[in-house]
Amino acid sequence: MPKIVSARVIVTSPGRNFVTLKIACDDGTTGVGDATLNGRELAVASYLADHVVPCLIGRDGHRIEDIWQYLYKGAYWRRGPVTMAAIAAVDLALWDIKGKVAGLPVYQLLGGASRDGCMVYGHANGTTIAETIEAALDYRRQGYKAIRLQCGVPGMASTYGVSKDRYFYEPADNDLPSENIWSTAKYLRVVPELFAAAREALGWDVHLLHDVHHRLTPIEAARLGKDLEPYRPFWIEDATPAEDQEAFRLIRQHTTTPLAVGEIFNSVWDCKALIENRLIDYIRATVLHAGGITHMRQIASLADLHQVRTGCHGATDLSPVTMAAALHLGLAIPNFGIQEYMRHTAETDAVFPHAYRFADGMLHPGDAPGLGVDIDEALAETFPYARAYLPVNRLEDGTMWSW
Ligand code: EZ4
Ligand code: CO
Repeated sequence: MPKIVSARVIVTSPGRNFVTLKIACDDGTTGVGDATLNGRELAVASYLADHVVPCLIGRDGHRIEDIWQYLYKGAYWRRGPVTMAAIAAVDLALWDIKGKVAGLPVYQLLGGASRDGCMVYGHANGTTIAETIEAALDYRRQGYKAIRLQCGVPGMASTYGVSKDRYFYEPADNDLPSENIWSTAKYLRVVPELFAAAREALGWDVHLLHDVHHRLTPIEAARLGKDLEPYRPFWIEDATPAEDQEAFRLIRQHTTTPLAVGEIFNSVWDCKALIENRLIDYIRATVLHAGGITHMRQIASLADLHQVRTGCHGATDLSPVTMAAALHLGLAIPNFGIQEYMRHTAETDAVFPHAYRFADGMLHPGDAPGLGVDIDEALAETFPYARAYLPVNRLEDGTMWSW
């Protein structure tokens, strides 16, 4: 048995902040886990270093399920993004170790490949519709089969999800939160125009996606879904906040546009009603924010029973460790749908050398034993933590966004 002898929390900022857990065992094997929670990174770092690491030392690193249950149930305080990101980091690191001990990539331990690769979607952004279409054409040329379209809203100075840089986008952009102004009426006018222009320019043999970032009420989301139906979007994402899972019933009653939600979910209990009542088509929870491979696999299994597929979050604040783990799980499960893929910067890729690779619109996790990703600790040390926050959204009259 690989006995856990140390677990270290590494905070590094190669372009953006990441929290990584590295577990080492007495047989010399090491494993890495991602614990990054955008804008709240140090809370998870402390949760791990102060409260979890002392409980890990001396344990059998092969007992992944039992350690998961111990950390989840044993703490008394269940769920929440900080707790679940911390548990995820331990879980990913232990899967990594198990794979290395077995000499197998993690997807083999999860049942083996169900497909040749994981279809991904890239982000096409632009201040205008024309710029967004141009970016989308670029993704097409690179072989992407699916593209997310976001454009600026005319009359609004800035829009969340629209970057200034064509290839890299980092929403956490300031030492203190910056503020965006939002107009639902203006937004609901521009998105159908964007999709009409996109079908004109790109044709029908490419999946087109859109992220609403929780900005609409259910009835407004229903309107957007109906207006986009002629352009057959692959999905609209986070159409309305989902703390109230029943809110999706109203959207569902009005539109056949597929719905995706869940990048901020941290447990199967956040998804249960949405999945069991078939109120969504894709579940966006991740191995990072929803408790690791162990718990995400449970979410995916519940989803499979109800013909809901996965469409996991894959933004740049999820480190290459999470991307690797997501790809191992996505390759293996029967109901994988699509994987979000925002490319990391060269600095991030250098700190986290990885085996996953892109070809023909798909990512493959590679065949290195374990997760196939590591952290270059010496290089990580050269990028100190720098506080950064996601922006805050307000309506035109200054009101904080409602539920
Ligand atoms: O807002 O990852 O689908 N992707 C997204 C992202 C998220 C950020 C939050 O940390 O919505 O841009
Ligand atoms: Co999103």
